[in-house]
Amino acid sequence: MSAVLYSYRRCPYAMRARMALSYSQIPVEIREISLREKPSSLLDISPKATVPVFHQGNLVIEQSLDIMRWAIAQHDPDVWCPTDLKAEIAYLIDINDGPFKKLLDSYKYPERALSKGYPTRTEVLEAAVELFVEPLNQRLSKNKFLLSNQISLADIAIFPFIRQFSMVDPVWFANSEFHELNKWLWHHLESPLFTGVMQKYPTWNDAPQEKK
Ligand SMILES: N[C@@H](CCC(=O)N[C@@H](CS)C(=O)NCC(=O)O)C(=O)O
Repeated sequence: MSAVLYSYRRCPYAMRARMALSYSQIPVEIREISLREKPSSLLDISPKATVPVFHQGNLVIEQSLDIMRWAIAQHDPDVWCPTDLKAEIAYLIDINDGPFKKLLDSYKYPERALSKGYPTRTEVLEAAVELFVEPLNQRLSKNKFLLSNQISLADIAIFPFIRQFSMVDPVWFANSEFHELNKWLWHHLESPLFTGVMQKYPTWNDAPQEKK
């Protein structure tokens, strides 16, 4: 039964879902949507209407992490989630998706940060560094990837957010003391897994399909 992923190319959640599906070799039709004008075929299966959403037959998966976990449950050639690392993987992803994502949003949009009580972008940056950037860099000074010398679900789930973080001020990030994190980021940016899921698709529109 053919599978569909409602996606948005630049969305970090959609990126990690596309990477996991690609790694697990799940054939999937990517439907690039407009966030301003979401297609009714998406709203019909997922009224909350965030991307990514995976749809195959009766199965609808509405959270990027659930899509990743479902994908690797189908096929996981490099063992992205070894049993003994499960808890630590979940712990890192929780920090990423929770407090780090909040700081990242404030760092990207400083006017919103002001309204949340962070006086300056610099303070937001300092908080993000202390919470996540520095600890990740430390981990990477011990191992090639975040948990070990093997890539894990945590690397792929977190990478699109560190990419976004680095892009707020690329010169600062590249010249920062976080050499290991820079190296790790570039490893993923240049990986066939990432470049392979960043191809461009025309925006999906239900109507022309229905006319067929
Ligand atoms: N918890 C969701 C978050 C997904 C999410 O927030 N995606 C954003 C795009 S990056 C979105 O669809 N936002 C809805 C909108 O902008 O209307 C997941 O992990 O899949």
